[in-house]
Amino acid sequence: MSLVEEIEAIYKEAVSELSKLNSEDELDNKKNLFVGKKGKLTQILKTMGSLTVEERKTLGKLANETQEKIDSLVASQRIKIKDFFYENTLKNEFFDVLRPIAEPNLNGTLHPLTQIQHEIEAIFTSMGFSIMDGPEVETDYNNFEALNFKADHPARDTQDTFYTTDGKLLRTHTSAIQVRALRNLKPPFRIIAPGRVFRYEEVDASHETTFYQVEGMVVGKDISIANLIYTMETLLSEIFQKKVKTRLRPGYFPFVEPGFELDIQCLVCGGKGCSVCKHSGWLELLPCGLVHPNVLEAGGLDSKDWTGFAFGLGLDRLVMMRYGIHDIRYLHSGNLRFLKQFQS
Ligand code: FA5
Repeated sequence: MSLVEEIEAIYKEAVSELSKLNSEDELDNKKNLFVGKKGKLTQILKTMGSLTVEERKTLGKLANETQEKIDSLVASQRIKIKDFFYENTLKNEFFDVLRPIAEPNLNGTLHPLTQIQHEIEAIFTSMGFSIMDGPEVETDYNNFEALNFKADHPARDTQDTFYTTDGKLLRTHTSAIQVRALRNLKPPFRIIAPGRVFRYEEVDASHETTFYQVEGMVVGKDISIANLIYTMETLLSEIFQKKVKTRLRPGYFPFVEPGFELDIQCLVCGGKGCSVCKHSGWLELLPCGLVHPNVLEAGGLDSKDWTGFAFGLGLDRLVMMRYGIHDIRYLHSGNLRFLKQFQS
């Protein structure tokens, strides 16, 4: 048989073999028998060395054309296989949209942040606090100025701010509620104000750009640090249902004097150090302090007559500690597998 006849025979065989296949895997394997590296057509081309230049030209052309014909045969067979698969699926599969679900589990669930927020609200209302709400879009005055952050105060840089085009801002902390409370409520009063806050921050395992805080404020006569510490300890032991290790260190916030940072020993790693506590074993959870006289005055009260304490609890970090969540980003991920763990 001449080489030309052999090539024609290979093509005939390819047509008969490939056109009866009905799976893409088989098609790919069989195709390689003809045009792959070790395929029959390639083997023939390897024997062309002994031919004259003229013969090689003719044969090379024929081999190329045959290769193209086999490639297009493979492509059209692939379409046929796919069409067959879809037709078959349509014929044999039936989806009954009205069929009742075997085990209905259509209950939604409250987000862990909301669950803990509700618990905190219950703890504080049982201690005589009322719950206050404030806007997320705030004035510079309520968020900074009235809280003793004067313009150009360096502490403004600790809370990188998103500004709106009409000169307002997204509140960077729930402390923005403090002056609203002082103005609108008649002292003495005790309030908490849970809410969402925003900061232009780099996101990592313990920092989000959007997170939740619970502000607390107590205003009355002769309020002391002892009142503040007692309230904080009651809150934490109620939330964790066990004694947790805390430490109080001086903290600077322009709107409290003195100011403190109440840290909690990291419950994710037990104080050994992990990415959540930045390997320190402690997590900043509850900054607090006695209300600065300038804030009382900005709220229209005489600071000689009135005193108070305030705190700002980071709700996301509290949820993380309570459930041992190692990355804050899970909380806002909308990941159903994560959220289902908190189904009550
Ligand atoms: C404040 O926001 C003050 N307003 C708190 C305060 C209130 C102090 C009343 C004194 C009196 P700070 O920036 O540290 O402080 O944030 C408070 C808490 O919010 C932190 O302890 C932390 O738990 C949480 N927090 C802060 N930044 C982030 C962030 N980027 N992502 C998640 N949680 C955060």
